[in-house]
Amino acid sequence: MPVRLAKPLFGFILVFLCGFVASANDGYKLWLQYARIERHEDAHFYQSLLSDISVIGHSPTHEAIRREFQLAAEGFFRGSVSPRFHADASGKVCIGKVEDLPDSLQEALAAQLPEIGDQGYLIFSKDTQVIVTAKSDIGLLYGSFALLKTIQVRERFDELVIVENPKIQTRMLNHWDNLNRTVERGYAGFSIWNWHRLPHHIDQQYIDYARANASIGINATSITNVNANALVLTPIYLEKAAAIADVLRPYGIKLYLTARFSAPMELDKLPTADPLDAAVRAWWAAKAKEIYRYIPDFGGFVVKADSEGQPGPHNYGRTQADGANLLAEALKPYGGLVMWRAFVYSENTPTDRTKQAYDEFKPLDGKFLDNVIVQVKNGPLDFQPREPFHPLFGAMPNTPLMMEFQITKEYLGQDTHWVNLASLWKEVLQADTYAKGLGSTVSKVLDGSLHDYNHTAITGVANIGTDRNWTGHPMAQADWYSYGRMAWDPTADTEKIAEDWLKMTFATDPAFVSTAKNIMLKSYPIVVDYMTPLGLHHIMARSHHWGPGPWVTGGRRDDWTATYYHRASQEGIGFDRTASGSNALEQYFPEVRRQWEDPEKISLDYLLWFHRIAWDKKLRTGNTLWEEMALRYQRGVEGARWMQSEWSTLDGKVDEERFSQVASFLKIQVSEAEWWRDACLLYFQQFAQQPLPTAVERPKEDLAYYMGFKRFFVPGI
Ligand code: GCW
Repeated sequence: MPVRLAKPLFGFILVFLCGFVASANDGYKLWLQYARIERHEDAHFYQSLLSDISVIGHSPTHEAIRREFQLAAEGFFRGSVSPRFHADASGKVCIGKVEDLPDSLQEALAAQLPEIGDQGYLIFSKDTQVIVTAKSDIGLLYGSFALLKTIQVRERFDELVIVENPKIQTRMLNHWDNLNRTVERGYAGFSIWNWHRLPHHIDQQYIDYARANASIGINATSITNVNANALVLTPIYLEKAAAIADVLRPYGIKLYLTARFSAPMELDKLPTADPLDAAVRAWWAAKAKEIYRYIPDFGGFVVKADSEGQPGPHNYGRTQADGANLLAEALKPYGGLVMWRAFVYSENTPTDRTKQAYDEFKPLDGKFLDNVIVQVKNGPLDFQPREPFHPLFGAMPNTPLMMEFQITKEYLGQDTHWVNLASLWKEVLQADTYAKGLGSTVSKVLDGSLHDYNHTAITGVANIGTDRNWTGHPMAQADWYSYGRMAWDPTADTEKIAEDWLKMTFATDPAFVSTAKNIMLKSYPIVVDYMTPLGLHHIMARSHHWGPGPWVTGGRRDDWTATYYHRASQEGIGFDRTASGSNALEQYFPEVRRQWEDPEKISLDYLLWFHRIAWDKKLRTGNTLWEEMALRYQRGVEGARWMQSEWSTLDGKVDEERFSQVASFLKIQVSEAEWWRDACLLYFQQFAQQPLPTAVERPKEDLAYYMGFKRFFVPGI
């Protein structure tokens, strides 16, 4: 019999449930939460500021700015304040391009104005007014987001003078999204691009995507997989892509597509795709013209060629420059760019895979047309948990190079491990190539200052999908956010980025921020310890890459196996990349070489990347190699447990929904850390033939169990 509730009790339950639901947070709003400003937090000051706003001008970007302030005010004050917008400069917040500001303001800002670049902005507080100005519409939008961020993180307003300019011109996302909406190496659901409903239905998520990206300065996106489908270049899909471009345009984001090298053959039955063939060149020229009819500000092509089965100029005995220039020539009349990936390697080339891109591209330096940028992954292999920087950085003074980072965590725990990628990127960006002596950092290659590049760009492989919170793991939103901030300024302070993100996304409570930030900043070395300590690499499971697989061997391609890379035997372990081995080290400048060629001196983080070491070799830590490896795996597991226990202290300090999702993912992380440790140590122990140090826990299962462990339907492939 159904139970009848007495009215007051029913009411109480309803109120309780509503309260509960209201405090839940599914994370959809990312770092643009605009969380309520509590009374004690200078609410009055913020209220008066945001109730009175001048936005001078009427472009779609100006409209976007108005909408953003409206949204922000709704969030901050829960409807109690609704901004009044003025068209003149009288508002307490005054947003207008330099040329639109009254003369008196232009004079007052005269000292700062020359510092503002094309995409930059100035925020200036004068008397009781806050002025946001820029030379371009997009600069105004960036400045507006910066002002809103200042409020979100509750920074002080007095004497505000902020001049910001991006250090890299093109700050991009690469989606590895297929037209059927699966996402290669995507762990957060399906592709957000709903091709089937486009162009007629514009999902709100596209607009929120544009807002989120603009808020961190991302100004370019390539929406299709580099393992490309030529169909996207046909009218049916171009019309759909154009609809996306229309949404992104007011937010200053240019759309790019991936070009399949064999498209002329696949789409129009040309007998060849040879880059030097006149008919092929004419085909691409006509295709470019057609694309620009749909998307007048089309950004250009991202291309994966001659790699992992993708067609390319090699098929015709041509060089990578011939291939890139073919497309560059077609895009040139419209100002389009070609991002040509250097991730080129072949199982038929006997050389160490990590050397192949350099061998192929270095001799082509200066042979690319001036609208080509060569896109280089951060390391010479493939987004491993830790790699030395790619030797091409610093080695191509006459060809603009751009960075490709992977924001999605193909090799770093996929959707359930919490690891702050900003720490990894910082290591790479700050690495010194010594191309022009001390201080020739990778970030100076990217910002163009080292070689005076005519184009500068950076990209990150997106980690988002249809999951309600965009990224699967709530903490993986931080990677998207940090990527944007570091693309804007590769020297940005990662601690400050983490702090801003936590405050904007979760809570400004200092106790919460300091504990959560500490977890974030320590997470990266922890994950490296339990996956690939001491420079180990490519020891994950085959194909889907989830979990350990140091035993992976044989099959179609040696360079896709673990044994090719770790080379473990009873004598030792590691890939000799010194002069006595593959000599990959010769691709680096002498100062770098010197740091790494001596096994006694090299950072232990890179030891087995460059050296083959005997198991009982004593390292400078006092441990043998075997002991050190085992202890690092153990340290990683303990680190993951520490993350879990630190997070548990934050119960009640953030909304329950995200708190418990992170807590449950940390459970997975701890158990997978143990899995990595046990599987790898049992496997390597066969060669080391020594017992585990006493500080290392005994494995839960035997090696056969781990090697036979069945995994089904791992996402992302
Ligand atoms: O990391 C590897 C991935 C492939 C990917 C390739 C690439 C898009 O395993 O899934 O393909 O790199 O970067 O081209």
